[in-house]
Amino acid sequence: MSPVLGYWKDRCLAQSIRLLLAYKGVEYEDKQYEIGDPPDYDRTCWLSVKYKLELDFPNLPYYIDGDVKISQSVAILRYLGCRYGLEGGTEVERRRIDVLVNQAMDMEDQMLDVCYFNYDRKPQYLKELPRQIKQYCDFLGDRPWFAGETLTFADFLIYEFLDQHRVLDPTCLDAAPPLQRFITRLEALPPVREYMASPSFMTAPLFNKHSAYEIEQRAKKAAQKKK
Ligand SMILES: N[C@@H](CCC(=O)N[C@@H](CS)C(=O)NCC(=O)O)C(=O)O
Repeated sequence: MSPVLGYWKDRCLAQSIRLLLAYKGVEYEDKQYEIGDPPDYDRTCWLSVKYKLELDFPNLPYYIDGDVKISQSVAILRYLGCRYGLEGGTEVERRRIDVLVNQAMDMEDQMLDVCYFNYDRKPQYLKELPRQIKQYCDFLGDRPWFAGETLTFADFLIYEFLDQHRVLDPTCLDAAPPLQRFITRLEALPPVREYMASPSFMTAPLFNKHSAYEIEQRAKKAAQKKK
């Protein structure tokens, strides 16, 4: 049976996993749970199966590959990295991956908090973004990939992380040519390029329907329609 990746019908924490799986040409089921419409945002489609999947810590995303049943997005990426030779070739590379992934997930948590629950803090978050982006830029330096010479699972995580920030603020990488080159390099990998051109590639929504960000997006679309 093909592995199953379960997540909401949006990008958020699953898109980097989808990208890695596409890069490796893994056949899998991209199981997307769709939250109900406002005002209820019914989550029954997920909650009705949440505790039946034999996950130690039931959550989304999850990945089921035979006897392997895991949640936690980074654990899934790391599992896939080890399974498909994208875990870093040296001690130094693996150390860089650890630091980077933990750092990026801290920031992702902040970004999600803003985009879901504290949207009034978005201007402040974006104001502080250049300082944060510079740190990723300096960390990459002139290496081709974030760990060093080898492409690793961390690159898929950081690619998606940067791209989500680009959606929030299209100018945020303007002062970071190394990060722009990294993005171009990853997008040019043939399986990634093919995946991005395919109908199964999701560009939106970034987040779930009940997030403040997506509520704003829908309001903007509705206002444009009225014009
Ligand atoms: N640290 C977890 C966070 C998982 C999480 O918060 N998942 C959210 C979507 S972003 C969810 O709706 N989970 C389903 C649930 O809580 O039942 C990870 O990285 O996977």
